[in-house]
Amino acid sequence: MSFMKLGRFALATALATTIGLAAAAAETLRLSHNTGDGTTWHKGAEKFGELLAERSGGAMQVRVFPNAQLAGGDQMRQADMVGRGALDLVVTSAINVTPLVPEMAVFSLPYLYANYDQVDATTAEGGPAGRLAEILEEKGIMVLAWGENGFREVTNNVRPITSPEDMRGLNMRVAGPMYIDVMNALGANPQQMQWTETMTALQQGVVDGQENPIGAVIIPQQVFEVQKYLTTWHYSYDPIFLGISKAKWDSYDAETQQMLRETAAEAMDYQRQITREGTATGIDFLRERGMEVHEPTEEELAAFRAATQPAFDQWAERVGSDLVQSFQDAIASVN
Ligand code: X2X
Repeated sequence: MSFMKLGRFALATALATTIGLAAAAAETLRLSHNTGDGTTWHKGAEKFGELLAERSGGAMQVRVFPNAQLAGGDQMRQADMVGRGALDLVVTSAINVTPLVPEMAVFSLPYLYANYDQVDATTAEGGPAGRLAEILEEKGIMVLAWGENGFREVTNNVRPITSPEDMRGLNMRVAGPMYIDVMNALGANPQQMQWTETMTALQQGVVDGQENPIGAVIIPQQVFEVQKYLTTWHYSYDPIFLGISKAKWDSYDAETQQMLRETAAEAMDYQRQITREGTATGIDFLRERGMEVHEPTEEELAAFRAATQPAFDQWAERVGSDLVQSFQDAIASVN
């Protein structure tokens, strides 16, 4: 073997070793979420992946799978899968976790919150949402950070909604169990359906309406293309969270865990910010796109609140009165 050949051989061997080591050290985590790839959920998830890759020097990569693909399209199954370690990471919202952890419904009790300051008081470090993180940990899910789906607003194709009476008889798609009870309290006909099937159902008239947040879902998923009327009734707040399976979490050293937490907090701060911006500019945008938007008065909101009270009471009991009280106390502290 000539010297040149030997040199090349040595170089090739050295390269292969380096690449081999890098490949062995690099880890790709799979992240599942249940909305489309244009939503703020997806953007928050992608941001987490970018920041994590950067901070880990490329050792940790995140691959984001939208539309609950990894759970066979079943948005409620994701939390269960993360809990069992069948998924590494999840971005999902509170209502989707209620079949596994009914206490998660506390966030979305009708008219619990009136504004973002109240929301932030409950999800801030040391706030009562920490209790939900503890309960989720018992189910194998570590909450890394809270983000935002938002205040859920109602849309439909039949008539403008200005009072509870207007909800009577409407066929409404809902995401989860608590919203079935809320819709029943309003005299509507609720039907639980996967989000991924909802646009088609609205288009074909299988259901008359649905409810979702403006910035996170209604705009990026183009619900305005298939719905005429929107009422900003703010009836229920839905947080999202970025969670990791406890099995995965436990496999990391303290330094990596710290990096994951900080990175998740930053990604969800970004996600919350773009969601609120999209919501603030969203009403004008929706009007431009032909939706008829009704912004209820305080009196009208009071009527919706009164009509949904039975569902609040029913779910407050299921969630537990101490937990509900801890949220109400945090909310009262910013009033
Ligand atoms: O299914 C919905 O309505 C959505 C996307 O908001 C949730 O995941 C709860």
